[in-house]
Amino acid sequence: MKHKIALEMVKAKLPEKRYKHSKRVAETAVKMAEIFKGDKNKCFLAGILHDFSKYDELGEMYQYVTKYKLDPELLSYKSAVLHGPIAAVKMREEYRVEDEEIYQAIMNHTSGRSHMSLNEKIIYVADYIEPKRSQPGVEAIRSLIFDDRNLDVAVYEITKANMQHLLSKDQPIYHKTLECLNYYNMIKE
Ligand code: DGI
Ligand code: FE
Ligand code: FE
Repeated sequence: MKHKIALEMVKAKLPEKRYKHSKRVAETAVKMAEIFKGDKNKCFLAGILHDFSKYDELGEMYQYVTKYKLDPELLSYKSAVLHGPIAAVKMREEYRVEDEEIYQAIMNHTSGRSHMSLNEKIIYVADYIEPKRSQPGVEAIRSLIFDDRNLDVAVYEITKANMQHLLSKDQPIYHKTLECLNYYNMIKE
């Protein structure tokens, strides 16, 4: 898919704020691709497209879970986690975005998972550190990326912060989120 088409598609579908966030994630991901020798084209596209289904109707999302045999466990997590997998299957099945790495990067951008590919990790981190994000601790993660250049530690710290936040609010933890935490805990450094 051409970048211009992707930008137009997302601009037409999402509210202005979410469109701008998507653009910042794409730009941050491209910057990271330069540092970590990732694929700038894949990073831009996955960044622009990652939140495509953020505001899809829940009923429609449920139909896609059945139709494309996605993990039924996802239904318990509503749009918070589902919007990644739904955007990924829509891009593959309806928009002919056939690249497996872009598919996985969009699919897993909220939960992460173990054994992520380079470009998949870049999207996971770029979503968390794009310039308008201001959650506590984000500056330390930016420094891990742009100063220390340690992608795996950044993935670990983001997953840990996410999980601490979810637990503090008594939210259930999706298995991929937990697997991501454990995997990057063990391989970091
Ligand atoms: O779509 P964004 O706002 O840009 O960011 P995101 O796709 O990372 O969405 C994060 C949301 O996903 C946030 O509300 C927390 C939620 N989430 C991620 N992992 C889990 C989770 N929610 C639950 N309950 N369990 C998880 O394991
Ligand atoms: Fe998202
Ligand atoms: Fe996002």
